[in-house]
Amino acid sequence: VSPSTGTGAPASARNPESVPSLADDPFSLANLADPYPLHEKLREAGPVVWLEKYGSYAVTRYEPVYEILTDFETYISGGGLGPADRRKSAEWRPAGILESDPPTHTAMRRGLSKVVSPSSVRRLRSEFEPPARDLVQELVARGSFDVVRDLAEVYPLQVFPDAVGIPQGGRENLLPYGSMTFNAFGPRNEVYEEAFRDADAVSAWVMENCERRNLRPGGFGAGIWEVADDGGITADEAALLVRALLSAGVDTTVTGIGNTLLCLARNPDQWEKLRANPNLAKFAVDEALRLESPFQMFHRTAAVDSVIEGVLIPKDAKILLFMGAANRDPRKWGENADSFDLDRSASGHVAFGMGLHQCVGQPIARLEIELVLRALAEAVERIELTGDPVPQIHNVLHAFSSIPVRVVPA
Ligand code: OVM
Repeated sequence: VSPSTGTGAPASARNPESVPSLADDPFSLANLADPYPLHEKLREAGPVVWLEKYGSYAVTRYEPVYEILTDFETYISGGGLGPADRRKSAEWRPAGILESDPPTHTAMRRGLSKVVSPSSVRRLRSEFEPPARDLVQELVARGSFDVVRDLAEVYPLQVFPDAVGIPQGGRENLLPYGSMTFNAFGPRNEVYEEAFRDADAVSAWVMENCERRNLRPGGFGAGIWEVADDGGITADEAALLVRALLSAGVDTTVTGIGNTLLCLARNPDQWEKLRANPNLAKFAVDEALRLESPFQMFHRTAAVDSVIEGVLIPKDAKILLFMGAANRDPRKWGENADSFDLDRSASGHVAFGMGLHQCVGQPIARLEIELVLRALAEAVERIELTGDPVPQIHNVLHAFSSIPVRVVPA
C-alpha cells in the first residue's frame, strides 16, 4: 500500500506523493510510554502524515482532527476504531454505538442520551460524594499512598457499577474488559495480546451482566432496557448499550483521576490556586483532560475520497486521529500548550471526542473526577510526588500504573 493509491484527486489536492511519510511506530513501547516527542514530530511534519508501518494516515493538529471528528459522513466509524477495516474482517465482538454510523447509530444514541444525561447524572451527586470524601479521609490519614492503586482504581469501582446496577460479584472483570476494549483500538501487538489473555471469561461475564435480569431497577442499565420497552431500540441494541457503559465507564475514569492528580502534584502553584478556590475544580478537570488526555487516539475510515488541508485521503483509508496531540497543538493552545494552567480556557479540547459520537458519559466522568478533587482540596495542603510515576503501557490510553505521593493534611 502506498499513499498514492487515490484516484480522481480533486483539483485543489496537492500531489498525494507529497504527503510526508514516516517509519515511526506510535504503538512502540517507547512511544506508548512517552508519546509527546512523537506527537510533536508528527504535528510538525504536516497536517496529514503517512504511517509506513500501518498504511494509515496520522492526523495530529487540532484543526484537522476537529474537522474529521465533526464530519461523520466523510469519516465514518463503521470501519471500526482499530487499524483494520471491520467491514472487511471480523473483530473480537460485534459493533456497538461507538463503531456504527447513522442510521443504525441514531436510535442507540437517542436512547442512551435519554438515560445518561446531564440531569440524570446531577441526581447522582449525593450518592457519589460520600465515598469520595471517605476514601480521601482514609488516604490522608495514611499520609503516603499510590494515587493509581489506592484512589483512581478504587473510587470509580465503588460508585459506577452501582449506578449502572450490575451485581456485586465479578466486578474485578471490569478493568480487564476496559483494557481489552481500548487496547483493541490499536494493532495486534504484545500489548494487545496481553490484554486478551483471559478474554473469553471476561467477555462472558460482561455480556451476562448486560442482560435485563441482572440489572437493578432504577440504574442506568435498567433504564436502557426501558427504552427498548418503549420501542426506541431493539433488545440486541439495549444489551450493546449496557456493554458500552461497562466498556467505556471504568478504565477511562480511572485514568482521568490518576492523570488529573498527576498534573496537580507536578504543579504545586496550581494546587494552591485550586485550594484557594475549590470552584476551580471543574476547570482543573478540563485542563487535565486536555493536557494528559486519557483516550489518546483512534481510527476513522474514509467513506469517499476527500481533501484535508490540501492532502488527498483516498476512499477506504484508515485515519489515525491523535486527540492527545491535538490537545497540545500550539497552533490552537499557544506556545505554552504543554503546561498545566488553570487560568487557560481548555474548552474545545477533544479528550471526549467531538461531534456526533462525543462521549455520552462525560457528565459521569466529570462528576467523579471533580468530587475526588474537591475532597482532596478540602483535606490536603500539599501533594508531593515521592517517586517517578510509572507509565502504563497501553495501545490508546495514556495512563500510569503507579503515581506515589505524600500528602500534607490541611
Ligand atoms: C462499546 C463502547 C461504546 C462507547 C465508547 C466506548 C470509548 C466503547 O460499545 O464498547 O469506548
